Amino acid sequence: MRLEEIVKERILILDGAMGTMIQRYGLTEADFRGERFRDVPGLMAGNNDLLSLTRPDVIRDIHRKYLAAGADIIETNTFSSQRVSMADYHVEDYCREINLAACRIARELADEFTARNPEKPRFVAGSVGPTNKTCSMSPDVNNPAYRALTFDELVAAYREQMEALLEGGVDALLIETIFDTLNAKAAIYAAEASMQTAGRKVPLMLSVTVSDKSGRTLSGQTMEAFLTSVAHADIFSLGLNCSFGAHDLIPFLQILAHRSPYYISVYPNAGLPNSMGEYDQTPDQMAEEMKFFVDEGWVNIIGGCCGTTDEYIARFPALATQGRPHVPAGKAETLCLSGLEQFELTPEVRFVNVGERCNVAGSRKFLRLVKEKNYEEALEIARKQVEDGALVIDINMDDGLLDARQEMVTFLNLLASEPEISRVPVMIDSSKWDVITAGLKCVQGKSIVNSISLKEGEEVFLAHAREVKRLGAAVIVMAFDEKGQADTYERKIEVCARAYRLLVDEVGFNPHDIIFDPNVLAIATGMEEHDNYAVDFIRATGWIRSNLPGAHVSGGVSNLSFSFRGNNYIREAMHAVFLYHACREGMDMGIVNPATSVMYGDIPSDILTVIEDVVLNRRPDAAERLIELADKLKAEAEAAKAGQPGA
Ligand code: THG
Repeated sequence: MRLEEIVKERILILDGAMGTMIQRYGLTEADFRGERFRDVPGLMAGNNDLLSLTRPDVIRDIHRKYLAAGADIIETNTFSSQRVSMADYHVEDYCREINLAACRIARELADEFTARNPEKPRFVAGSVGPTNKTCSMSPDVNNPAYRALTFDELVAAYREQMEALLEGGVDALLIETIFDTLNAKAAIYAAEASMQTAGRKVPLMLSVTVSDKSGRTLSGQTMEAFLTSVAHADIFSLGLNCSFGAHDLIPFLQILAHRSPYYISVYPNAGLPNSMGEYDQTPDQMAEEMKFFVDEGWVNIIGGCCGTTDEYIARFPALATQGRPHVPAGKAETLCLSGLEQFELTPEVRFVNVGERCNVAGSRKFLRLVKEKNYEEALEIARKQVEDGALVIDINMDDGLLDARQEMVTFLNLLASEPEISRVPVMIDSSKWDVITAGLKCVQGKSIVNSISLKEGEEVFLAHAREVKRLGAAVIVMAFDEKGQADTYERKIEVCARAYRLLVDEVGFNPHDIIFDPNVLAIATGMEEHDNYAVDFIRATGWIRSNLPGAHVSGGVSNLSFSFRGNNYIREAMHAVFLYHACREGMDMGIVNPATSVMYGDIPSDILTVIEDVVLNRRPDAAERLIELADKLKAEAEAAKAGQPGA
């Protein structure tokens, strides 16, 4: 029977810690090195994974003890077997061999136990740790944009490890002790690529560790934000390990039990470490705490982490048979995004305002600050937007005189160390694909890609969409195709419908992660063919929302009023009118200036009529009348200013 079937029937037992067990053998530096690594510089003691090559007898013995204690799943001795970590011991070139050796040992033992009792099949999970570096934090306090490890480097290291694990015959991949979601996203990306290369798909297990009682990861995400950040992956189980003892995990496991659509694993430490860093909870005490999870019906897989041995694991089979396996929650049927915190587009939210000001093409000030490399003040623009209520912030570095890709990376890396800003998700805005992918590889949350389109045909569109999905983002699709920008109602719905079918049917995109942008174009420009642009957008919005289930509608609202530059009141009033009508048709997101103060209901009725005539294209002279009104208001404002004492 396969893991996927057994997990529905009973609670499975995972083994305990490898490190705690190895310590008991009192191994020396010479044991770790063996003959083979005698001349490698530095210290080798502590490189537990190398023992699969130098003392396979010890690793075999440990696996045997855990299997004898009743473990259904044993983990390969490969927690640090990728080149990023192994470089610390100067043995990074042996990663493939270490993984293969570890698999061979675990596989042999598991198969031996299965053969002895086919009623209780044993499984091998390939252990994949977080590495000793982090992709989303700077190790240098004086240089917060610096990263010691990039996403691409980490993917390459993980692929080497995972391809060997798959070749070595693991039954599952277990990405564990996750403390940085960006590292985990790189591991997920690598797992998918490795399974493709190996031509073999195995269940993907994730296990996160929380670093304090608030339940945040070390990189600052809440449990809900973490769940959203990895929701693009095809996950078998997701749970918690390490952290603290079982008791202190209760609130976080409860969140998973209520929200997570995957099977749940939990393998905590044997209590909290004492002043010596040792874990002194007894097997009975730990089993008592674990019993709570079982009784609550919150778990599918239980095991142990730091401080646990086979004596602890031996208490679990009796526990497991007393309880019923957890039934996962349903998947969220909404658009979910994340920064450090989760954002969910629930019906109560109604409208997602995306801050437009961190855009070098949309703010002269932001452009100047980035050109001057005055990132501190550039970050203040982002902070101000979040303070003004932006739920997401758009970031665009496309300017002929900037290295857009480098600026995007720098700015996103800097944002990551500003918790007040990075609590919200980002929208990565660029017309250059390499800028978008470089940006996605810097963020631990679930972002929005702005944008993809059918401009360069289906093949490029599909390739981009697949990469967006692998990198775990939602996407804005511009109503653009091979023939150009869709500027009429008919063209807008034709292009969006085609893109929707490709995304949902060919790529397997979650419909809630699709956001259509039917092109907000400038009106009242003096060109008659522009007069119906807003009407066409609004009608297309209604059609998309009723015909493309799950998909959302967004637009760059400030584009609408480009011909009224310099007259902010008129511009903001036009935006308010446009949004009022578009939102009634289902527009639920917009790139806007979050500091705007003009409300639809506050616009004086004479002005409202003139603006509505323009936005809704109600009379042929509407634009002329608005230009007259704008001039009049401007003159009045200037007169008032001139008349002010001291002005
Ligand atoms: N759709 C999508 N993305 C987009 C757009 C869109 N991204 C860019 C743009 N359009 C939306 N963002 C802005 C940002 C600012 C302005 C307009 C659109 C703007 N800025 C002032 C101006 O140009 O007059 C700048 C004033 C200043 O310098 O301070 O209007 O449609 N998917």
